[in-house]
Amino acid sequence: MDTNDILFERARQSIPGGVNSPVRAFGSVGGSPRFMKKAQGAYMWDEDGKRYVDYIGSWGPMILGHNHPEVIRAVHDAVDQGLTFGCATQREILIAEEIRRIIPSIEEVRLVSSGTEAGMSAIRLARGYTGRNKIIKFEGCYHGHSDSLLVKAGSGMLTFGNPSSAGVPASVTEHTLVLEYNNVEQLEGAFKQYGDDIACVIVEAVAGNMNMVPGKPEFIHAMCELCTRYGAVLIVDEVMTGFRVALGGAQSLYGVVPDITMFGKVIGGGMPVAAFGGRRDIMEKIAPCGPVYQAGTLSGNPVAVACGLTTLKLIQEEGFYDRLSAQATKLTTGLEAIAKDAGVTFCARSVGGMFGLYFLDQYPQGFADVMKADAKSFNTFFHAMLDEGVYLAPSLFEAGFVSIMHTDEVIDETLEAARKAFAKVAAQQ
Ligand code: KE4
Repeated sequence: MDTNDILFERARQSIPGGVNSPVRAFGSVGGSPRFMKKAQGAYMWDEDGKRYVDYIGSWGPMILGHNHPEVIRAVHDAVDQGLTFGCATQREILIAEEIRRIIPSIEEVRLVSSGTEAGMSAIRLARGYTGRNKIIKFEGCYHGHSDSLLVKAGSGMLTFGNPSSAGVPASVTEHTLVLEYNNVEQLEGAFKQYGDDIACVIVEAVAGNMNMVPGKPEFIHAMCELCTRYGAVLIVDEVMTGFRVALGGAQSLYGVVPDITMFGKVIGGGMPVAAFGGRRDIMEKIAPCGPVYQAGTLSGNPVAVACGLTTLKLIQEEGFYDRLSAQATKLTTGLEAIAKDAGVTFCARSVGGMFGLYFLDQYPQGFADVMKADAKSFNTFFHAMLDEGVYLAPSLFEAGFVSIMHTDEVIDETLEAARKAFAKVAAQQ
């Protein structure tokens, strides 16, 4: 047993599943998770000192690479002034103004500490603003683990959802309609049938929780038009895509103006900052100015905000997203070429600094397509890359992320590892 095995065994004595978030447990790929000790730039090191090229980046936040010196300095300076006050601070104004400056659809924004809080609060706000109860989400999209979102598709077309987790009463999910991602006709049908009862639609415009599946432009634009026509609130969940697929997020790529946007990950730069914001007339319904209650002890925490604010400043550097996108494209096109040479059925694509890897012969258009991927080949590839010191997302249903520190040299090192990994996949076919 190596250190990771020993630590995993020990962790499970005190922590459910040995982890504080399920995906870290390697449940779908098998083996022991890696217990990381430190990280720098594009790399992480485990407790045994083994180095890995990191393509998770803490599931998105580490767009600058780990431990950017200016971010670390800003955090140290903030720590020296105090960890938390539970009071208003000037720094919260600064980050709110910065978010508004970068994302034109944001007139007001409320900081929270996780994407789950952002999603839960945005839905409560949409219900409070419209006085309606029903919400629409899409199969394969994830918006955090609040009760009304832990729901799987109903038994038939356009039937309301059933809980996808124990502990969630059916009475909570009976207001949630789960539709097929990228299915315009079904969405139009739902509005035709329930339109005046729909409080909101919540969507990842580039879905990153069923591997990576970009929304079709016609799907996203139809959603906007239907929400406007029926008076439903459009919530675009940019927890993952915000400041990741482009500086202006997915909404800037699709040219849409959400009523409410959720943020997370990059806006915290690796520390717990998330947010929801948008139209002033909707946001003014939030306490203390309106009747929709929402609160948080550490919301807008000064140290975390210092981390996020510095990150937001640094990603606005000239050419940042051109460089980030170029590295993600170098990775995905390189992997496709190597897989083809090895005779392995595989494709990959990227949007800005996030990417999807698919053991499929064509890009998936929705959850049902992703489910057809060759899990056995993925697992072999994942572990072969891990052995070669490349850390990919330990799940077929996750997207991957590059940072600005994933230089040509880092990508070439990854592609070298992939030659061996795809050879192993081919050998088992
Ligand atoms: P958190 O509550 O985990 O901060 O954010 C929830 C969330 C909301 N919306 C989107 C689009 C998200 O991707 C997430 C969280 N993403 C996962 C990765 N797929 C976080 C990793 C984990 O659960 O450990």
